[in-house]
Order: sequence, then structure tokens, then C-alpha cells
Amino acid sequence: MAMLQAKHPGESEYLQAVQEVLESIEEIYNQHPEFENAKIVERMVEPDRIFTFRVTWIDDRGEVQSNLGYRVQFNSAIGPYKGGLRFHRAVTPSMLKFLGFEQTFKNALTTLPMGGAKGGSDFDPVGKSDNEIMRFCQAFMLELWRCIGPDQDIPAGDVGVGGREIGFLNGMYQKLAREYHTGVLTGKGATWGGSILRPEATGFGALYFTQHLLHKAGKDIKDKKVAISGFGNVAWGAVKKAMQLGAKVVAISGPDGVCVVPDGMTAEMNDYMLDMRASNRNKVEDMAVKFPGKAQFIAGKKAWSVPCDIALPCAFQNELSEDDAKELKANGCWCCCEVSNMGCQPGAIHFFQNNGVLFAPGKAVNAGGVATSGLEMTQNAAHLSWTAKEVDDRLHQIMESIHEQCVKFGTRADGSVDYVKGANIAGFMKVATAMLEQGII
Ligand code: 2IT
Repeated sequence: MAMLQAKHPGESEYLQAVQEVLESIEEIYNQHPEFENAKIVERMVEPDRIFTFRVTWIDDRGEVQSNLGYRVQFNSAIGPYKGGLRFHRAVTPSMLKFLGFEQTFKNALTTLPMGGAKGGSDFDPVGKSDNEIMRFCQAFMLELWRCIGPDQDIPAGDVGVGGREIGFLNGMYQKLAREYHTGVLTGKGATWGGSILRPEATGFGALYFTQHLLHKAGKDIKDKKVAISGFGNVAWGAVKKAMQLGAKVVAISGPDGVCVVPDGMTAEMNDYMLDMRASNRNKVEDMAVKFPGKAQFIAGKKAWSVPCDIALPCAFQNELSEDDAKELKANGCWCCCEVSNMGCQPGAIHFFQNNGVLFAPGKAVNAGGVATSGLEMTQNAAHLSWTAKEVDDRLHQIMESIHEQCVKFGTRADGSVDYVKGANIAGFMKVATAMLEQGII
């Protein structure tokens, strides 16, 4: 860690993600001198390569705009580079390196042959028109297309990139590459190579994982109160499945504050989240305006201030602090499944683990999204599409397998499970072994 800090000063998210993994694997690493001889850790913590490019486009007022674009190809030991694109004003190489690093371990857990990558831009979608979004996506692809391909690197969505953006990106890729394979991006529309259930998959998978975790702890999700942050694609799928399983979603939050929903979200309210996301306003208050009497907006507050049984962070890294964790616990929360990538700060994770709150990390909980992207790639390669049942059954199996891997590597002496350790060791062992077997490259 000291060497890495000296080499990459100020890359706080990236260093945080690496630190968490290294702490977890220290013991097992020291039992494998062959890993140390091949400098597996030193090689695994650095991306294979990073592409950086300028993206120039023209806004609706006719003014020239310039952003930075990136693709971090992190690790290809177990398959082609795979991971999402994030469009957010705070995107930096550090953020994308942390996400690419996490993605490598997460993809290893899915049981599918996918390496890790991440990309994106500091482009801010907030307040942009559909035409501006399209022009930006086209300008972004003008550079990205040479770096990707169906057997090489397969991007998808992340924060700020959903079905609409994947459509614009795919259209431009085909035009530039003159290549009409459906498998260069995942998260596509259902009529042009997309998999049924991919939009729901991250949220659905997170709830399937949560069910396994609760079952292992002798608990059940039915009638439990759930607090969720975010109102993007991931939160939408999580709310939908939580409701189907009989839980009550009592809060959703955004950058402007929280909407408290004492009687629980309805299907109509959940559908409205899609309109909120498409509006590019980034305001959760819109829910309270649309459904007065059902949702009460409190400005400046997080979902973690609302009493609940289960907390599901579904928004952004480091969105849940140690103080939030203490407030959740004081208000009766006993389980937190991290759905966002690195959603909880290290202090929050330690607090949960030391105070009897069940906790599972994003790379295990949210892996259903990229896993279903993997299933989309399989369907594309076979030139066919599966039914919703086929996709859902496979997603179920994958989430069950991820849970089993966490239990295998994370069970403590007292029989309880350290899901952070379990997920990190399981992912590490798979990638490390693959790297070792393929020589020094
Ligand atoms: O963080 C993630 O796993 C994603 N944004 C999904 C990546 C993918 O390739 O589906």
C-alpha cells in the first residue's frame, strides 16, 4: 500500500478499494508463496492499460464543449474486458480505476468468463437535452470504438448511462466500425440484441442475494422495512423486487434529500422513477410533488435517517458514512446490503461488522447486473434470445453461487459469515490462479 500511495498520490477511491481487498486476502496470500514469486498482487492492482481521450461536442446553444473520456482495461486474465461506462461530473482516473479494480473481482464471482474494465467521462448529464446526450454519446464513441469489440472489451451502463445512452453509443459504433455484431455493448434495447431482464438485473440480483443472506441468518424479508438511496436504474430494480418479495420500501433518496414513504412504495411510484431519471433533473423531490400525501420530501436528509430494518445503498461510492451507520443502527436497522459500488465508507463497514449488523459488499451484492450482461453476450454470440424465465433462473443460480462462495471463504470460527472477506478471497483466488497459469505477461 505504501508503494502504491507513493506512485498514485491523491487517488483516494482507488487506494481505498485496493486497501480493502489487500486487508482481506493477506492471510491466504501468505499461504501461497507461488503468488508472491510471480508478484501477483503488484500486477493485479495496476490496470493493464488506460485510454484517455478528449471528447468535443456542441451544445444546444451552439457552444463548443470539451470533456475527458476514459477506458480503463483492468484485467483480462479470465476473459475479455467487461464493465460499465459512467457519465458524471466527478469522474476521474482514480474513480474509474477503483471501479475497474472492483469489477475484476466482481466479474470473477459471477462464474462467467469476463475480465474487468470501466470507463466513462466527466460529462454531466444533469440538465442536458436528449439531443445533447446523443451528440455527446456520438462524440465519445468516435474515440472509444477503436478500443472495444465483442471479444475484446464490452462496455455497458453505469451511473448516468442507461438504455438511451447505450442506444446512441451502439448506433455510432456500428456506423464507425461497419461491424454489425450485436455484442459490443450490453444493456441494449430488447429489439436490437438486448437481454430481457438486463434493466432489472442489478436490483433483482441484489434482492436475491439479500434473501440468501437473510435465510442463512434465519431471517426473512417479508414485511420488513427497506430504505433505499438513489432513483436510477439500480434502485428501480431493487424497489420492484423488494415489493414483489413482500417488503415495504419506506424511503428513497437523491442528492437533494429523501422521500419518506410511510405506507411503502407502490408500483406506480416505482414506474415514475424511470421518468425522474429520464428527466435529467436529478431531484428526488419530484416523487413527493407527483404523489402528495404518499411521499414526504425532507431536504438535505439521507435515506439512512429513516427508521428501517434493511438499508440498501443504490447510488454512489462512499454514500454511507460511519455516522450514517450509527444512525441506522440506533433506529433499528440490522442489515445493510451494499448495492452501489463501494457505497459504504470503511468506518461504516467496520461499525456494521462490530455491532451485529449483517453486511455484504457491493462486489457480491450487485454482481447480478454484470452477470446478466454476460448472459446477454452469450445470447448475442449464439444469435438468439432467451425467455424472461430462462434469464431469471440463471440470475438466481448465479446469485446463489456468489453467496456460496462468500460463505466458503468468509465463515468465521463462530459460524457467522464475513461477506467482505469471503467475496474478496473468492474473487482473488480465481483471478490470481488464472494469472499464474498464464505466465509472466
Ligand atoms: O458496476 C457494474 O457492475 C456495472 N455498472 C455493470 C457493468 C456491466 O458490464 O454490465
